[in-house]
Amino acid sequence: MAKAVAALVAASFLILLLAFPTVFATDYVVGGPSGWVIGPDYGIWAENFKFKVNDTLTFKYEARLHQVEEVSKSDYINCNSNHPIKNYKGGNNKITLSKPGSYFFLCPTPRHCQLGMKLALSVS
Ligand SMILES: [Cu+2]
Repeated sequence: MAKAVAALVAASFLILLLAFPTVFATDYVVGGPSGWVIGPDYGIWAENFKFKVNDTLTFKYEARLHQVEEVSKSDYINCNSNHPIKNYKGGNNKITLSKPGSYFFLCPTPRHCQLGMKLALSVS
């Protein structure tokens, strides 16, 4: 009996998941276990995923070393942190990808963007 109930619950969940995929937003920890640091190639990291509207990015980092800025595409390309769209501090930020399109992030600490702390991704 318990097994039948468990199977029914699992089947219901699967049906729900197939019918309403957007309900189940995914949270992505940027960089995986490494987090937001100097070292990883965040372009390669982002290629592993298909980001959807309402998914979230969680940036984890050492607050005294790093920050997160959402920037325009040209500021991303040029590592320009002078006019961010949004700035996040504190070491743990969850950012909702609320609309489709491209998103660009960088670390505004001097030289960090040039050293690879930049992330571009597209959301569908
Ligand atoms: Cu940094």
